[in-house]
Amino acid sequence: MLAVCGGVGGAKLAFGLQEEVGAALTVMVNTGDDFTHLGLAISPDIDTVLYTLGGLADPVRGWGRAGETWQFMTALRQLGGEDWFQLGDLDLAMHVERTRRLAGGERLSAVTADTARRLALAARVLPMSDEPVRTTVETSQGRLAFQHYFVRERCMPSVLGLRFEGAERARILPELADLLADDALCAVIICPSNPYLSIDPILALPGMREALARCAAPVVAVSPLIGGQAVKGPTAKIMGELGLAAGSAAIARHYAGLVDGLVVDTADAADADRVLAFGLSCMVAPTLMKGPQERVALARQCLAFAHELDAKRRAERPEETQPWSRSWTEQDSGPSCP
Ligand code: FO1
Repeated sequence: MLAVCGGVGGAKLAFGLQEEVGAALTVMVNTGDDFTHLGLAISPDIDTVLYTLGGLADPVRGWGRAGETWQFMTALRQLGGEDWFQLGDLDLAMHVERTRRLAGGERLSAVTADTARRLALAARVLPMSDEPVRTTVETSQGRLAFQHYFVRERCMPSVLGLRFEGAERARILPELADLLADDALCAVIICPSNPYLSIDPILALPGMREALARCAAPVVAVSPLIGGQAVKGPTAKIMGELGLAAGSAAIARHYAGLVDGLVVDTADAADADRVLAFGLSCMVAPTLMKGPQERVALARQCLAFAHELDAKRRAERPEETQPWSRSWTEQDSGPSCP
């Protein structure tokens, strides 16, 4: 099965999915946030996913490593270096090694897959593309590279629009295009990442929307909002700045035509009818993931929802679904997803 993921919030659900299906999980990660900083190739969302799935992530920040020390930053500051982007001493090893391997001609996907193996992850973690895509933010203070907007300016400038530079020339990673075209794919889960900042760069790749719409598996998205607010990060603020009312209806409208179902939090249960009005099925579930148990519980709910949508589609369109070779293991607790 395939999880589509940005950084912190999305990675938590990817962790739960990995607990549930292990090596059957592939995570497609946003690279729009990637940038070169201090000469280093930084891929923040990939690293957040790798650290989270490897049980190495800092539990409070959500990004970077647990037990981190900051001597490099202290020394850099003393020398008058750029210190707005925090690179911990342990985390630094990731960026130095990735930079070395990319400079040696390796593909980002190969470096990422090998790093996942070295960190003993069960899941396969892959960037959305090996070609660079860079998110830039049109703001009240002019155009800003993503990390300048997000970290340096702390998301303070108003967002007027978003661009995904290079997306039109980038190709979906071939391994991911193959997976999306595979009849055995049993579910696609769009994790509760920011739809505008973290998922849209993935959807901007040529052919990605079509591949998702055509894929044999049910596609389920999880709303990143709880009671109209993001758990962390600027989703609700950006929605307001883009003229959208922060709530499940706007998320449903955003994903309409692309996903079969939307999971909304129990705090937003009253929005279910508005989600259905966009032609999506809706599941109400607790989406706040404070700890590992909640991550696994939400993963189970998402898989059960996908299973239900699959059964519904098979019943409604038997002629389309008959050739599918994928199989859910019918268990009361939900599907075991190959
Ligand atoms: N986020 C911050 O808010 N401040 C930082 O200094 C920062 C450093 C950082 C270093 C490595 C890394 O992998 C992630 C880092 N992040 C930091 C997180 C990152 O900027 C964002 O969470 C994502 O790009 C948005 O998904």
